[in-house]
Amino acid sequence: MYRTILLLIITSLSLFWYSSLQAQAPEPNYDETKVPEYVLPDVLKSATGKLVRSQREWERSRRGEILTLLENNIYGQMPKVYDSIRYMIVSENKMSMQGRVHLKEVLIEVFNQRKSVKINLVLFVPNNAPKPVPAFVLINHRSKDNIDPARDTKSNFWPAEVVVDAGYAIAAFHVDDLAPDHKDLFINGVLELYPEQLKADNGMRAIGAWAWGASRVMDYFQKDALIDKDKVVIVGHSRGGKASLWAAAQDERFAICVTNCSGNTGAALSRRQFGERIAVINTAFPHWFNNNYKTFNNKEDSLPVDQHMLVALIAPRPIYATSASEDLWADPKGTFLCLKNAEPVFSLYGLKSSLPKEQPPIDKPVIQSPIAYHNRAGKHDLTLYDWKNFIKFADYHFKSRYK
Ligand code: GTR
Repeated sequence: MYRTILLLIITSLSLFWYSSLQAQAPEPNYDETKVPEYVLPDVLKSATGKLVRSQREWERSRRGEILTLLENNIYGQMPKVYDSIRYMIVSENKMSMQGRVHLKEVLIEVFNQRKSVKINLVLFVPNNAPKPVPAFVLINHRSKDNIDPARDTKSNFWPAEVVVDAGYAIAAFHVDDLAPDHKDLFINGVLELYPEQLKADNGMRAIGAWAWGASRVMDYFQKDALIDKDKVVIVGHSRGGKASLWAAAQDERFAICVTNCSGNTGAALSRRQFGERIAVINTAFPHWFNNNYKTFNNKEDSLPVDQHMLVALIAPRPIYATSASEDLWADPKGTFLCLKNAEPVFSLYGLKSSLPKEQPPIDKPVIQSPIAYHNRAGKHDLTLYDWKNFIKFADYHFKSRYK
């Protein structure tokens, strides 16, 4: 009897909780005419109202100010200090992929406060490319099969063969090593090394932990003589693309940032309120961003930042953002506009973006630019088409522009 009553109470409470969440989460808008009027925070205007006019002023004051705003209001703090780190080659095959490639499986173990996290890095280095070789690193949030070191499974999500044949090393790690992508389990990883973060409203959460992991991979690349540490491209798709942006913004050792279909709280403007919204993402994925971000549910206009400011932090390093034409949830137009609104910061460095005024047509990539963009025909995904364009982009910046 008691159990039945208890069960009834629990069921109605959870129904109530669920419906209040639903009420919080607005219906997505896919109608361009219903995009509200909005004013973006000026990326060049500091908190004191002063307009930044030079690279120096940007680097000395405004850049740090924006980084702090993003930390405090969205992504959380990024702890940079740890007690120690060690790298172990757990498996190696110098003649992988029919002799073309040197495979290394590296265990990166990071220690802090008597705890450790273990990051499993898969790395393929082309044998015939001049050393050190530039590299792509994927933040993988999908199945581990996508980054199979044995190559029994091959996937266009991480087309290792294509990338190494283009003369690049390719690496990947899985987000679960840093913070499992689950609202209760995400604390099992990096956050055990920094327990104080969990208590802070502006503390690190899952996306921050994944970005932190990308930086530890970068720490490893400083020590691997095969890798050109000055030419590392960080890549992420969707939630991984939110993390690749945050990693590149935080860690200036990443030479290029690729953010594929990253959408809301990635490379799409929040104020457009098109497709996924802050209230929706915070409800579905409460573990991705910090507590303070929840106060902006349905209040996009009161955020002191918008996503163009995150993109601007990558400058002067090249950035490539993509959309997919059927992926309205991630707001293709809002992604393009986000890049456009980051242009003034690239201009401070004398870098001229080749992006047109209006969003380019489907399948017409703009690559020869410090800020690149394409809107691929099709669905939300990371495909061979996307990778082939990322390779062209890296070729353009690493080979033609710098050499
Ligand atoms: C969706 C989420 C998006 C995006 C996507 C993904 O459910 O709403 O923001 O991150 O997942 O990662 O594929």
